[in-house]
Amino acid sequence: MKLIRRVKNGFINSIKGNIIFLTMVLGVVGNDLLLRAMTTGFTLYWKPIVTTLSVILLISSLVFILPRRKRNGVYIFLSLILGLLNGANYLYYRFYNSFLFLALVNQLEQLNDMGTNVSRSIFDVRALLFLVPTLILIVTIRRLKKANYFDRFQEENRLGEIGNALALGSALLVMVFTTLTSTDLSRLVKQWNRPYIVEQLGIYTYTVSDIVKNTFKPKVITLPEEEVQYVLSDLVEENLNSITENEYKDIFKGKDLFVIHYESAQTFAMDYETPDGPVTPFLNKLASEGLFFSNFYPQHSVGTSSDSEFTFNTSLLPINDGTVFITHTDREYVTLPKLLKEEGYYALSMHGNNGDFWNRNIMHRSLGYDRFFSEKDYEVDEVIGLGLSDMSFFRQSIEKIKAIKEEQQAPIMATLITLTNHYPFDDVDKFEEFNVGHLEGTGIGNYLKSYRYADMALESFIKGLDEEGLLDNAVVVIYGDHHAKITKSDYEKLYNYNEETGDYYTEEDPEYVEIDRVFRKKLNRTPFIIWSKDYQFAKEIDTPMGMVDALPTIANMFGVFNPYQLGKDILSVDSNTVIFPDGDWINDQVYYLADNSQLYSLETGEKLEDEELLAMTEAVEDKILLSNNIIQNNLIQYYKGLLAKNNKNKQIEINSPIEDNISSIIRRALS
Ligand code: GP9
Ligand code: MN
Repeated sequence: MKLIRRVKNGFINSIKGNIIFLTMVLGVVGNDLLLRAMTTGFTLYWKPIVTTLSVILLISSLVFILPRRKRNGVYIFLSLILGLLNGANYLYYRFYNSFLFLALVNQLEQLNDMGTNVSRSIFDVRALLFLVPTLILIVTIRRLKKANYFDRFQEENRLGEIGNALALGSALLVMVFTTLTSTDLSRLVKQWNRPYIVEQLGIYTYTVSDIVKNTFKPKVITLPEEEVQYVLSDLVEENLNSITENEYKDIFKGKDLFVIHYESAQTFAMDYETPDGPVTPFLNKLASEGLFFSNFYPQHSVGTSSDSEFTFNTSLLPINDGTVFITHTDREYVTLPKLLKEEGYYALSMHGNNGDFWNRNIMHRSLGYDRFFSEKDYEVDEVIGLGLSDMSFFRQSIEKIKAIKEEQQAPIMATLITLTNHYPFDDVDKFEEFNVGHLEGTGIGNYLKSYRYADMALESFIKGLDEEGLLDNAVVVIYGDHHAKITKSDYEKLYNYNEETGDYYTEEDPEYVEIDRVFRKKLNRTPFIIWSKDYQFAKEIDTPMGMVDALPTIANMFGVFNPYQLGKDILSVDSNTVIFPDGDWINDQVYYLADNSQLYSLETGEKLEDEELLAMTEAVEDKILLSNNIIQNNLIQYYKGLLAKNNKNKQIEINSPIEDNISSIIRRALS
């Protein structure tokens, strides 16, 4: 009995003696719970709670070095820093459906350049909730001070405290880690399925592992030659074998190519009718006359516009732990401009914004563009939203294109990156009147007004080109670069409006359309159109396709070929799987969400259990790794070097059949 009483008293005393510490711990754990509730929705699960406790205990073992009276400031500091970490992650998640990572630091400049417009709309007062635990902590300390609490506990056994914190923290960590599956561990190491790691282990463990990974990441891994040969010759061989003679082969050989990187253009809006008619009548006209790929998905990561530019030009996926345009400019890429230049083309790109934005000044050169026209080459005579208006940009671009055509006397590839139709779409007063009915004054209503403007600007460009005779031997390719960050509640306004009552349907109504996660993924589709004045294709292709498939499809029509492409010529296949850099994938029946490892029916949005389809996920992850590997380790250059070496050796010694095979593949690929 005495013993129990002593243990009980000891326990109560230690709680009494550590009120500040416990308040801080509770706040930190609470913030992690709140963050998951407000983001992934995966809240009351024991693993992240226990892991958070263990991380905070391990950190506290350092605080216990200090005498107790000096610890309060450190607790407040810790609580504040971790509160800010949660708040920042909450804001980031609202836009990117993922969590912050260290490599983003390289991108801070881009966020600044985006101006106050965007940062204002990124802020959400709910982020301040994460500072509440710090306030509670400060109030608790003050009250206890008044009650002379800190004078009562003078004695402390610091070594004992450090030992206890270390022992308990490590024990809890080991306990969680023994329950992790091999998939969990591999995701923790790869780090690109960030929502999954946060769900499973909490925000703090994720942050620590991200910092560790970034700190110890070697810049370029030296891979064994055989491995590079093996992996890349597989890819090259697969690509060579996939070449099929379809009716589109070489039809555009030698024609000028105008690529329009169409900012924030989503496919759903092409079908939407406002009281003033369709939002994109001109785009719809091009779609109905040309080849219209209606199930086209961008495959960007956090580099949004720049990632889409990268993938369109290379047929590789963007890296998923940073922005390839910023950190991997010096790698060798096989690109559409480079391939066309081998056929005598001149390649240029044009954009009305500052040329350093997304590091385009540097990266467009790496992608093979001979010339990049940016803001400094334009007269900024009309500003809407982020900068030079699309109308003015297109008008001035036609002049420049005409001059280049005359100067070069060669076929050209010109990529034009639009700017006006960009989040937050709040400069609507500058557009012509466009009645969006019940959506007036909403975010999505403003988006439709802005898209209407972009459509008119596009029309002025195509007509302007035609007037100059620049369309007579030319092809226009349009791709929407990514979705427009439309919120769920705005989609509700679009899909659940009751025309008759002027009210919104609720979940109880049979007409109610549920905007679930899969539906929203489908809404992220953007238009991809190949159009030429000389051809009446009038064809819709609904095979699912991604940005990686754009290059192979276009290249086949222009008579060029990229041996290192990850995509397919979509006009040569009946089915396809689109892989996203975060591990999600989609085919014509299902959508796989990597953050919860769940398959959904594309049609109904219902969860599906299908082991065979789930097994696809491994192949998908391999593809993502391969793409990252090619970029990070400069494998194309490495492989070409090996081939050259191989070819040289061939003249003096007899090679093994395998080497022979590889070099013949490479020779074919390079020829
Ligand atoms: C900026 C523009 C916008 O020049 O391309 O980039 P985004 O925010 O769409 O990635
Ligand atoms: Mn963009």
